[in-house]
Amino acid sequence: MKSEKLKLFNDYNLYCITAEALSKGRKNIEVVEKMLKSGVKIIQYREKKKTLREKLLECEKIRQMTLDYGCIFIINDNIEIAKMVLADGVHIGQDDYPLERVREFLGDDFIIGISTHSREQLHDAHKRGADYIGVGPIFKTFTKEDVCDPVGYEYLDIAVSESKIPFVSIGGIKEDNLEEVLKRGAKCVAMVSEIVASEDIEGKIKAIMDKLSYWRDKS
Ligand code: 3NM
Repeated sequence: MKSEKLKLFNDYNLYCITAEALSKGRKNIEVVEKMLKSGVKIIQYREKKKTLREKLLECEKIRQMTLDYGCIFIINDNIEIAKMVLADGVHIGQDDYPLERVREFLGDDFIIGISTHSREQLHDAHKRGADYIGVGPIFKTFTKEDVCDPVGYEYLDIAVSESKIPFVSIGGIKEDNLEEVLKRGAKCVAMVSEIVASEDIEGKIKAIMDKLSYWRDKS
């Protein structure tokens, strides 16, 4: 059920995102396997460089792997592939298809998340029926091309007080600054480079999850 899945977005979870170009020679599948073995509960497939065919084949494999581990599988941008592999959801940007059309295409059972960078976009996402929003970039990031300047804590604080749907903080979040973000009220954090570029992905995820568990217990 979608509502059960969405609870994970409000429960001190790590949202891991793939990026093969940053993965130090490791393939997406290998990285995803490490994420799953480490207990990650939300994974997004984000891949800008491959052909549609390559992406579809990879997503088919990851769909099966995530089902085996009971992990939510979100696909970035590619709503057609999300439908073809029966992912749990999609994540779209402000310049992708309008959210209403994505909803029509995928149906109510799909999770739809959208990146937001301002209060206006947050309220717009609510109105359009998003299930969750991305809030960022909190800090400077080199992972996403054409990303706006960091929104910092100013927009994070707005999301904490005004978002009626779960939100995922993203952009430049690392093991070292994670607690700053949690202290301000974030409950789900997305990381790309901190995880995929780590020499020891399992160890990195464990250290991050330990911090998240501490905050979950404290809340
Ligand atoms: N979306 P890293 S920032 C994919 O602000 C993405 O919407 C962002 O990568 C947004 O954890 C970002 O390596 C990149 O900084 C995050």
